[in-house]
Amino acid sequence: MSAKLLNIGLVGCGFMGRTHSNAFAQVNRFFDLPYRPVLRAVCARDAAKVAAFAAQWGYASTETDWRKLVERPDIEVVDIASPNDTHAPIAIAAAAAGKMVLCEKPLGRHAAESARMVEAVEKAGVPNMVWYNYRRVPAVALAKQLIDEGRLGRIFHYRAKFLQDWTIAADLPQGGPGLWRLDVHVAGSGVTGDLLAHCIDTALWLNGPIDRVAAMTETFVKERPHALTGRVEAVGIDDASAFLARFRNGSLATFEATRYARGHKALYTLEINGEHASIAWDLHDLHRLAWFDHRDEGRLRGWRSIHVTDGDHPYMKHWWVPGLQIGYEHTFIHQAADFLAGLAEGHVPGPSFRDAMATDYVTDAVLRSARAGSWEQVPPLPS
Ligand code: SOE
Repeated sequence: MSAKLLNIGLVGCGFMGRTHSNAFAQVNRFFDLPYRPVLRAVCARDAAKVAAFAAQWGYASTETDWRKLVERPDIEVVDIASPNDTHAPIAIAAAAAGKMVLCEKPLGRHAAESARMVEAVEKAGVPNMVWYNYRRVPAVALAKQLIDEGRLGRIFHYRAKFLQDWTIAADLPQGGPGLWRLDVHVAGSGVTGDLLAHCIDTALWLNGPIDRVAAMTETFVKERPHALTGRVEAVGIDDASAFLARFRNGSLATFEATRYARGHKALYTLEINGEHASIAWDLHDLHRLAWFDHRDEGRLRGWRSIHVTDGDHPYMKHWWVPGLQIGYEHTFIHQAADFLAGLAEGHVPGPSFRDAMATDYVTDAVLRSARAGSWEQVPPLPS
């Protein structure tokens, strides 16, 4: 297929800037697509850092002010991989300039911010997508197929957790390039918006809307030096967050996230128990899907560990040969592939800004519930 060129302008050159750049660079090598991303410009405040990033990843030019990037006539897609407090202004300006907008998760720092972003992209009619990358793990995509085929029957339970341990040290500063996730003004919230948001996005996708939540949060380290001001300041983020939920389909759920689970680096796990079958998945072993089917012959019944590497598994025909697994970075490549294929078909697949706002409605309700100590309703999305 001869692919049409699509000029990308990336904002942010941290960890996520790398995952996105790698996806744009690799996607046409493995997927036959109607569009080919061109790494036209990358933008970050630090001129030396952005120049080094551009050289490393092959961006043709650099900017140090995102407003300049957004105004550039040669940029067609603005891809936002900068800290959470920059998502809304950049996305709204990019949409107003008629650009397609891709944005890292969470969409906004809270649902009201997300609502302004949704309004901007929908008013401008520009394609939009949020990088909730775990939807595109082949094993998670296989879980989605099995659920949609009705193989689990009625769903009783949904269980998810995302455990990390990198902020336990009490002298770790908050704020600044590496640690903005600890600064509530920049991040919006702690693990609720950073980690539970992933669990919620996957859950809404796999199991439908959540109606009500009852949550508790904790900030274990109450004060930290701020990397930018040099002062010791109150910590405003939640270090740990757990909630009960009722899904609209009648199933019950538990969700938990923390950065204080010593020994766990990025343990995102989910389990779904249905009338006929159960599914379990674990990010540390991401190419496997655990499956139990009660309808199997009794003597042989048991948990199967499906090695999701075969050509008929989601995305896998684009990679190596059966039995050879892929990893984390491929989830971003899959998302870029789906975006580019969707553009040509006139329908970009989710999660759209609107889908991601639904996640922010849940995280807002979680934080409200933790403050109030009561069950909170998750409001329906406005049309
Ligand atoms: C936090 O450590 C973090 O990098 C999140 O921000 C990402 O979204 C998650 O995928 C891995 O952990």
